[in-house]
Amino acid sequence: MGRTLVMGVVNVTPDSFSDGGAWYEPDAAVAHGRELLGEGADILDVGGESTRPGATRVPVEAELARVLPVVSALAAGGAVVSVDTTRAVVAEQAVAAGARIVNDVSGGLADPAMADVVARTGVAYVCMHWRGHADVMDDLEEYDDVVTDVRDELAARVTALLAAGVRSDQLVLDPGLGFSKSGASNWPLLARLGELEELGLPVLVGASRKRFLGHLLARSDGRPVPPLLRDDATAAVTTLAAAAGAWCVRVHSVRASADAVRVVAAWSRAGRTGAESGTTIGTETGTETGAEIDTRTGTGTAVEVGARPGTGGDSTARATT
Ligand code: PMM
Repeated sequence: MGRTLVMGVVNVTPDSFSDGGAWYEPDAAVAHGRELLGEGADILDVGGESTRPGATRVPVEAELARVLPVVSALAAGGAVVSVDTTRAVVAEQAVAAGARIVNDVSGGLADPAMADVVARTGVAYVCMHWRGHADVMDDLEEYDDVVTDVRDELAARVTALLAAGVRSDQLVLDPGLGFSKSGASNWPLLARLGELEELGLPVLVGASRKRFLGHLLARSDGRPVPPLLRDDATAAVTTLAAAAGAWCVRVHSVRASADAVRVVAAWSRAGRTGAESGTTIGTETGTETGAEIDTRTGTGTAVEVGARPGTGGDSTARATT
């Protein structure tokens, strides 16, 4: 019996919109990653380039210097690590350093060499909907119907990735909330998540602390609430996304979302079987780090990117949609 996985964000950047560079130093980033594991994260997503709206690109050497030590330290400690990058060279070196997932917010569009790296390494690949880098993305927001357009553009990326030799069981899709989407257009993407799931691949949702939540919660003066006050709303999105069948949620503050996905799993299990709630599933202790990440959708074959020897069957978090 599966549940939605929780990916904790480890931004090794001085300028992230959501946490403002609090874990920019490698040691602090590693310590933060370990803290998120303790709160119940199944995956740690390490990124060295801010995708904050308007952000300019960091040189590739700087991105490598930021992410590699953090990826190696966390992976060596047994964590399932994903690298948040749009660059093939960063993806390849991060995988060599122990990353088991490449999380590419450009879905392979930013770097034509990315598909080949993913095909050769065989790692899981999060293919996010994207129309342009952070400095231009807010100008690329025209949609006829945002859900249909995002789904069709993702389907085109899947076709291109498969043609480049990537296996379908490596793929996870992501609607790219906040990327070339202003406030209102994010809600249909969440409310109609099932239309993305119809593509037959697992879906990851990254709503955490995003602008559309800040605007939703705006106080009487109309100003959006700041990112650090958006965690309760993020947990509410986690609950609904998990109930809608999301494979994974990507969040900055892990504990509430880790609790929420377990509530949803118990709720839906009880609805299906009549079993009592409280049955142990998955990574219930919140302290182990040996999650087995399975991108199987029920129709495809499983890709296992996270199994670690010696963690034992009881500590397996296997999420299928
Ligand atoms: N959002 C951000 C960064 N990486 N990756 C995926 N797959 N999905 C997202 O929605 C996503 C992402 C931006 O948020 P951050 O700068 O706070 O990490």
